[in-house]
Amino acid sequence: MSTNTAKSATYHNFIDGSWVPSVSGALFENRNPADTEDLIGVFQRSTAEDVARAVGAARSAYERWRLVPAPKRAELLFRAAQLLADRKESLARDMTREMGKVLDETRGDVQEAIDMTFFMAGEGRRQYGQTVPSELRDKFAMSIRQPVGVAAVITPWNFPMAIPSWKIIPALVCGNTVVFKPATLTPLSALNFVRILEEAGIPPGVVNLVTGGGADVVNALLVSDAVRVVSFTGSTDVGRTVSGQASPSFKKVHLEMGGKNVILIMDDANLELAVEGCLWGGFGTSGQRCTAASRVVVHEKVYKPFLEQFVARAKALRVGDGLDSQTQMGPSVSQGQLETVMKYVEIGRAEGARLECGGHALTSGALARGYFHEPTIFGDVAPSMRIAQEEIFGPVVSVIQCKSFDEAVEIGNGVQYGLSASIYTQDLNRAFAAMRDMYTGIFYVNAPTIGAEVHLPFGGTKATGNGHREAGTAALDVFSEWKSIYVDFSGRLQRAQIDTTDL
Ligand code: UN1
Repeated sequence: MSTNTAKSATYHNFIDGSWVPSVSGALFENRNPADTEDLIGVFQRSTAEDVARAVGAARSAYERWRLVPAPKRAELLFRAAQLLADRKESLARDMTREMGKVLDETRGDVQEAIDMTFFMAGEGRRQYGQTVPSELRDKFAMSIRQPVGVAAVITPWNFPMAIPSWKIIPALVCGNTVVFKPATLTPLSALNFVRILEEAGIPPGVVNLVTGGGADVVNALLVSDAVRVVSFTGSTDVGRTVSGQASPSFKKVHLEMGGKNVILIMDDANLELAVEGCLWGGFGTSGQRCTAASRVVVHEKVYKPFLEQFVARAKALRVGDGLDSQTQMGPSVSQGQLETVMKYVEIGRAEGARLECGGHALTSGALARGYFHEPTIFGDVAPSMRIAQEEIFGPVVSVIQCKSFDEAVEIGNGVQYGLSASIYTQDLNRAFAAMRDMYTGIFYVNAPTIGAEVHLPFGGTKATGNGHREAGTAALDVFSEWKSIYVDFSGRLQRAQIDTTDL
């Protein structure tokens, strides 16, 4: 694909209901990772000054938005969900063009945003609290959810619309206002999402978008006293910084970080199904999912036939431009990401793992204009190797042999992360034991580690998260705070915590 009409399009930040250039006037380019000659557009490179304006707008809009009844806020969100559904195809195409994953997957990404928006809009009528008996006579006791204030939403490039929707929509339904800082690699999908919210009638200042600027913009959001809650998805290293920078002002912080997810394949597994699962889990989104199955632990009795089939299928995957309907795996998102993949292939070789297939960047013909890499499988991987421990975020899968179910679970848990895990077995007892013993936030039986649904909690343990979950009604806990309320209608002073009997 060559350059096209969108070439010269310049896109703006969205602050206080207006599309505006950054204060500094600095810009950055957004290019197609499948064809770097394809310039998608030019976006604002924001600075701390733009953040200050966006936070100011969000802070003053908050005083109005928090008082809009939640079912009314939800009406606007239902409208946004319908607009997303109406434009699904063009949103997916824009997303494939700027991020690289194949069209079926970007359609799935937009669908997740649609599902999340409908689901969360429903929560506008269901923000339940508790009503409980008081200890005292003629007194009611209850708890209600209240919004937190200005929410900073910091999102990654691998799910350019789904993940922003997981954060922004619950933030809004709870009555918060938002400053949205999307990944610099996927500003168009972020902008498309915000445009739809604008069109749905979200009032000025309630959602603000600042693109580009990386660490400076993130830092400005985190040090601002006016920002009261931060929701971040990205790497564990950046998450650690986010957590540190947010703590002096005691913000509520939700972190969703790395993964080194595992599929356990037992000797009684349906191998054909397991191979399918490993292909989709390992190479879907070119391995660039925090839920990607980058480790496969296989019982020694089925190790050989599994590996043979897995390698044959991986070799046959068609790699190319995600806009081509024949393509099964797109490029890495950037030069930097491709280099990381290549670096880990070298590390794997040097550690003595067996390269079963792949291992090279793809540079022939049109592929030379993008960041393509072969689907890569290492066999005979030892659990302690770096390729079996560190998040690669690329099409590289480590296959590890084990002797028993117990050993499989031990290897599975033997990483710093705890997002997702799965087991392939026909044995109900083993499935339940693994379900209990794998220390992860998500677990699958006879399915790969990916494919979480929007109405269940999403997140992980250990270095993957900080104890919160997004999606499902769990997201309401990130974006609201409890207030306990006591109403005394006795007309006299009643003293709690005084030792009297009142029978
Ligand atoms: C991510 O991997 O970054 O579970 C999010 C899934 C998706 C979301 C993944 N629904 O695969």
